Amino acid sequence: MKCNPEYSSKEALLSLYQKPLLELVFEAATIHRKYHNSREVQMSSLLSIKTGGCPEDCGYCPQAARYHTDVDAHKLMNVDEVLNQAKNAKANGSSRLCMGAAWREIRDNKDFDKVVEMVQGVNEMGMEVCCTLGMMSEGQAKRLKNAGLFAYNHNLDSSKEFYSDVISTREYEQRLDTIDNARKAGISVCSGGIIGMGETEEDRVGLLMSYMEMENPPESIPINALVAVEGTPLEDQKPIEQWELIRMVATTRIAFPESIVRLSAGRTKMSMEAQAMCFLGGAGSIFAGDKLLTTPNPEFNEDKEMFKILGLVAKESFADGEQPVTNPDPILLEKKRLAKQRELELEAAKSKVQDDTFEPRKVRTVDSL
Ligand code: SAM
Ligand code: DTB
Ligand code: SF4
Repeated sequence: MKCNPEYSSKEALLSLYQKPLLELVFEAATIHRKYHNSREVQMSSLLSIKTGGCPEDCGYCPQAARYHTDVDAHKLMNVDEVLNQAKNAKANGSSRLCMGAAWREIRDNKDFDKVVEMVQGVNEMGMEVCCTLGMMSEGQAKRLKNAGLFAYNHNLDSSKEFYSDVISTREYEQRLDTIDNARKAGISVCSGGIIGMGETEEDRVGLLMSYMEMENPPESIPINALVAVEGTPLEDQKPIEQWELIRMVATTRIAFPESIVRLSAGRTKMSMEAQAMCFLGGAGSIFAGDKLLTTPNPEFNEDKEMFKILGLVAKESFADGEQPVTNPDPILLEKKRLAKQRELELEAAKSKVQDDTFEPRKVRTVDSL
């Protein structure tokens, strides 16, 4: 049961969201136990492979170039650096790596070639690889899939109605198109939203309705609480109450019984008790490591302690889907072939010049004088 038919209308979903909290969590916990191993929580790591300087105007985002935040822009990381970070994350118990780039969209250039190599390398380490790189065409999705990409994260962020209050440089429909392109390439979809941006409860439910309307709802639904960053238009947003996040997690759990509900940004402001309610109410994953993309997150050790106290175990990679195969990338292969060919031609040209240069000089003999 991908979508719960009992809650397929906006009215039914809103009344679910507004249920007495403990009733809601109990219902969510019951569904969670039916479809998932409730002791398992996946630890995923986030890595900002390209930071800041983004041309978009997402009102919540510290990486938008137009806002004056403390984020230092950084060009795309090297493949080796990324593989090292992935190794550390794996050693700390993460079974999934989500690589994020502050791009409006993927461009077919050298940077994308590097991302393809990163995906190949991390998949070959046995971790689930997720990317969030902005808008993506079907061809780009296929290339990433061929490299071994497991999931693509692209959030709708809020309801269709509230979306335009927060973002103007990209349409809701364009986000739906990217999600569709990931689907067409056979990539697992990770898409969710943020609460605490000034939206109403109807907007929160509206976000979930957008997923209800899909033929195939996302396999993963991340629920973020806004991290209000100084310098962004949403810097003064009042922090949400912890129970609001619990409500959103539980409602999402019930509405999409098979999906993984990912408790994402905002945990530094949550008590362990509130996080425990989220796990009870169906959260199946957290981001681990002291940094999200640019903002703080609880330390690995703090989360390990929490897992111990709550009796949770870190979920292994590929428990929810087979590991994709990493195939050679035809574009990289062709580029390498051309580079090799150029190198050989250059060498041949050089030795020809040398041959000409070192042709024995005609020595004037006594006879020729
Ligand atoms: N640039 C790409 C894009 O927007 O698709 C990928 C990176 S973007 C930072 C990924 C997601 O992070 C956003 O869609 C948003 O849901 C979330 N996010 C960004 N800033 C946030 C904040 N301050 N608080 C909570 N979530 C945030
Ligand atoms: C998602 O839904 N949340 C993550 C991940 N997908 C890419 C990102 C949260 C970012 C929080 C703000 C920051 O650290 O820059
Ligand atoms: Fe750019 Fe993504 Fe941030 Fe929007 S959320 S400003 S697209 S990095």
